[in-house]
Amino acid sequence: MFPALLIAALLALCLAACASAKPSQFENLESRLSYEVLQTYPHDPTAYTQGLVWRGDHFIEGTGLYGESVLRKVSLNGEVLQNIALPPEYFGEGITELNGKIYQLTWKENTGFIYDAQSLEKLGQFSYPTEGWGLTTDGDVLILSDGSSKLFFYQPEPFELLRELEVSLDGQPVTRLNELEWIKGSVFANIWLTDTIVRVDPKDGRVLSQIDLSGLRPQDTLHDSALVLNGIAYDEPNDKLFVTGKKWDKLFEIRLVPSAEGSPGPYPN
Ligand SMILES: [Ca+2]
Repeated sequence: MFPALLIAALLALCLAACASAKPSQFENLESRLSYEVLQTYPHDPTAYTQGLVWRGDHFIEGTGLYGESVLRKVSLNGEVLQNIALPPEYFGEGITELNGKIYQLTWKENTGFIYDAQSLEKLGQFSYPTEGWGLTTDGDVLILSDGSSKLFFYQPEPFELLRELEVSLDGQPVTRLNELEWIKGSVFANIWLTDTIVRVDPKDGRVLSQIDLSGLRPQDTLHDSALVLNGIAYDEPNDKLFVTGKKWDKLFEIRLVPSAEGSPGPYPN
């Protein structure tokens, strides 16, 4: 009996170790990537998505447009769990969570808002000189985009600019950087007006991967060039990647796959 028990215990240990050692889908990514849809979820088709993060069992989503901007908690199935409206003179932009607080940018108002991540109670605000587009964090600092080819790294408290980074592809600046997500040491950035996400090296700004997500955009948004892909959220413990877009009626869990051999790069498109 004893050897059998021992073997069973060793097997169980091995299974646990093997499960935890499962490699992330974000390791060893190629320079040209496409996607596979794993799950499709409902998304509020009135939500002009500007920021998206996953918080363990729900999303926090920030939306834009004057008079329509909100910060909200949303379940995986699209149910709005809590909703905070911004004053009508603010156009909401990117959001991220750091140290139990949600940070939310505004477009041209040079103002960001800070909320308690649990209650969404407003705790304060901060200001910055540029436009506000996308926002993410490496767990230490805030990383902001302003629609240009630059990323701005800010210390959160006190709010202070640490450095700027030019994002480039083959030596050319990559402009219109929008919604952001920090995933496994890289910055993933939506490119406004495209179906492309770029993966950026936060040290030198080089684009490491171009991800072509064309085909995801719902048919009923094609009439308006602004209603593009915007919104990347990463569920790190489960290694899941979620994307959606402005006024899209769907949110997708996708997996990145190498592009077909010989396919053209998606950027610029
Ligand atoms: Ca995000």
